[in-house]
Amino acid sequence: MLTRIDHIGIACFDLDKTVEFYRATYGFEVFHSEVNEEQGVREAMLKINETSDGGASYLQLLEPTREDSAVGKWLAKNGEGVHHIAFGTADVDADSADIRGKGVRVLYDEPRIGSMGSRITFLHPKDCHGVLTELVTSAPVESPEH
Ligand code: CMX
Ligand code: CO
Repeated sequence: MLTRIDHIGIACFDLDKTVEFYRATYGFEVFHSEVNEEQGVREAMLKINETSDGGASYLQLLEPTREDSAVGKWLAKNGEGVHHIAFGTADVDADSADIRGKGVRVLYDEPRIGSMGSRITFLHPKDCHGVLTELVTSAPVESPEH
């Protein structure tokens, strides 16, 4: 079951400048940043709020690491802007299978690794009324070692 907006993905040409815009304009700070070579992005997660399911909602600012990546190609065609939305779920495997059964193309056979060790997959935008849609299961919170 999809229980929250996990994040909105925003494509930008210059991650540092875009992070500074969100800090200076809204006061949002970087919660986490990383490079995901498989996805071809350098990214910053800005936490907006905690949610009642124990998760959170973020803005995900994305700068491509290579021109032939999904975000690189999209930026070249469209310029900066909203690239995708992501729904949070406790079980990305079950929700992917359910949605695939409804005839929507799920892009990966198995979820891949996303921000902060999450497991992610994508639905094809052409099957979602023009919106690239991501499904995310957050990494479990690590319990302290005894
Ligand atoms: N939103 C809406 N439509 C999009 C889109 C997007 N983000 N990206 C592509 N499209 C549309 C294009 O406009 C194009 O439409 P037309 O045929 O009408 O022109 C069509 O989809 C095909 O686009 P394309 O430029 O030829 O791109 P590809 O088919 O090579 O790739 C997609 C499209 C969705 C398969 C690819 O972007 C993908 O695999 N995305 C998932 C991975 C990803 O986006 N990773 C980066 C984010 C990582 C993260 O969130 O952690
Ligand atoms: Co995303």
